[in-house]
Amino acid sequence: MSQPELRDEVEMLSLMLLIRRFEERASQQYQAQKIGGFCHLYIGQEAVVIGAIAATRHDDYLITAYRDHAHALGRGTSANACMAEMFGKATGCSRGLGGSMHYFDKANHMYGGHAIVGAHIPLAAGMAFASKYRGEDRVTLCFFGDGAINQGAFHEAFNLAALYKLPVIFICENNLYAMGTSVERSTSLKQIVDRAEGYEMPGFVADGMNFRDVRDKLTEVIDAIRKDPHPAFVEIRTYRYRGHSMSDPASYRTKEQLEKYRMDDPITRLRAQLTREGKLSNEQFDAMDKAAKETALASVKFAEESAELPLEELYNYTYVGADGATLARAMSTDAPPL
Ligand SMILES: Cc1ncc(C[n+]2csc(CCOP(=O)(O)OP(=O)(O)O)c2C)c(N)n1
Ligand SMILES: [Mg+2]
Repeated sequence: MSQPELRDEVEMLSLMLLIRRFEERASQQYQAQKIGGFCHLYIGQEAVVIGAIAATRHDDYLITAYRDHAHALGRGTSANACMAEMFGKATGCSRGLGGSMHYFDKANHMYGGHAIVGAHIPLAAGMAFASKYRGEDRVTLCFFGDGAINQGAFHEAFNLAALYKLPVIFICENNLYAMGTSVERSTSLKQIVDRAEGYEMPGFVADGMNFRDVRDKLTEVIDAIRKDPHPAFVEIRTYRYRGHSMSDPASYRTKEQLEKYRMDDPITRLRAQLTREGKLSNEQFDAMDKAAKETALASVKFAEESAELPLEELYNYTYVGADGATLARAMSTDAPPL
């Protein structure tokens, strides 16, 4: 392997560590009631998003569901802006108006953070349509869970993406459960990837606990799409170590199942691969881990010290223009009914 590729793998490992340490801190802050609303952790799934990011260009579009911390951090949104968003602070990546499930970062081509299951899949088709229409060779990466594949929006988007040959990769993060419902209980197919056949779309499976497998499969898919625009479907098999959200004790699955996946941890695996190949020392790994922990801790301090969004900004950026006048008037008890 050449030197630049080697550096990249170590850098990707450090991003996976940052995601893990950031979310461990977020979990602690949630329990301390510093974070309101919902909070879904990606711990265990890090190689999915980082493998995909390693295979793509920074200007490729990315869109995802509500389990979105890793997608933003992987794309380059700062830990400070991510933590502050959960704290509802003005310095957050969505000005504190979105919270954990609605991270946005246009500069890093990260278009959300969407809480309605499956609703962003047609948006991804639209983004891919726009890049094809403009003659750009950008690819859209659209992540969603196994719970989204039976939604109408999924099928509508797949049909149009195939019909118009849109440059989009639909990535199903199959972590075996949608809240407490297992894939076997919700889906008629034995293999999720077979959904692609109904739309004559190429379908691929990748091992989401293995960074290199995800990166290599996606590299192949992306190369083909850049040469000749078309959609593709990739089922990435993975597992979340934590419950669906912070309030889920995950009693619907066994300790043995959880242990099996924890033994196959994506960070431990990539570390072992690099160490075995003489590309990473224990000292280097420890230094990277220490830096990730420090960044996560510093993000909590930053979020705590950041100012709240002024109250008059509350109605902005939703249904009306930046001044928020229309909705603010409608919300006022003094205002005549609209
Ligand atoms: C249209 C819609 N129906 C129901 C819900 C409630 N809900 C929130 S998350 C979720 C499960 C989705 O699971 P999956 O797509 O597998 O993603 P994961 O949480 O495993 O990442 C459900 C049903 C919702 N947000 N949107
Ligand atoms: Mg799922």
